[in-house]
Amino acid sequence: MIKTIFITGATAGFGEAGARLFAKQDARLVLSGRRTEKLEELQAELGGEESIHIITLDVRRRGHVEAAVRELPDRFKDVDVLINNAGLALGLGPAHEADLDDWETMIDTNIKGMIYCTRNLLPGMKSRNMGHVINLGSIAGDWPYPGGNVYGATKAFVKQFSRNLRADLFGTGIRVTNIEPGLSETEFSIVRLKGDREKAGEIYKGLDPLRPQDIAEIISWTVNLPAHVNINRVEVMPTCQSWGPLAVHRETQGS
Ligand code: NDP
Ligand code: 8X3
Repeated sequence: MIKTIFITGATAGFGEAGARLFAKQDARLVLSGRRTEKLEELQAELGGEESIHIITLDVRRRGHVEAAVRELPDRFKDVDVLINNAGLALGLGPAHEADLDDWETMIDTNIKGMIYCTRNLLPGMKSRNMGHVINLGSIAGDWPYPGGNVYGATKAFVKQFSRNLRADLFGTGIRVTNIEPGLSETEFSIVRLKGDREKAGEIYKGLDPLRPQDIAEIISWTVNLPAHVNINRVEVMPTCQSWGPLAVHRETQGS
């Protein structure tokens, strides 16, 4: 069966890799993101208007998300898989120095954008009694680290929202999966470090991070399993990444 797959944040990283992989599987794709030119390039490269519908969409704009879903052409209306991938981290500073605008942008994108897309596409899935919502969480939603503050908290929201969705959708054929990658080389660090490519490059220097294709393969695996199999959550790190010990400060005041 040809699947219709709606990907948010398809212009880079995991979303773009997913678009490329699903195009090879002859899926019908709805690709969205803010960069129209990149979407047009992908549409031309991956199959043209027949199989790829593109939407310039900022997921933070609730009305635009509603309209984008409402105005899907008939051929692309019955969305089988929603990949809530659009997201970002901004900044790595401690909470007492962080920029509140950055915090709001992360909340608006990673949380609100995800719920707008989900809420608008779920009724169609429910009426067909089939579908799959895949959310891009992160290991940052499980494991705290200095500077993770609001970014990690948005991904903890993704985790619990994914679980609660499963509870609400109990008894339907709709699957929900939360994919939680660790260190992955995409545009993620360039965005987090506000365009400082050199500093971003240093994060991955001398190590072997996850690649966008790795995550695309995992998403594809969860989608292509038989309909009675629901992968709830996948936590994945590159082999070079692991946990550190809990921090103990020996000169903490009051101790
Ligand atoms: P990239 O920066 O490479 O890609 C992010 C994508 O999100 C881009 O296509 C961007 O498109 C889109 N995007 C950002 N803001 C918006 C917005 N307001 N509206 C619509 N689209 C938006 O990052 P990744 O591929 O690495 O990240 C994808 C997801 O995976 C994110 O949710 C991220 O938090 C998560 N993640 C990333 C990890 C990593 O280490 N890379 C690890 C764990 C999770 P455009 O700019 O065109 O709008
Ligand atoms: C991205 C993974 O650990 O850089 O979600 O925050 S991390």
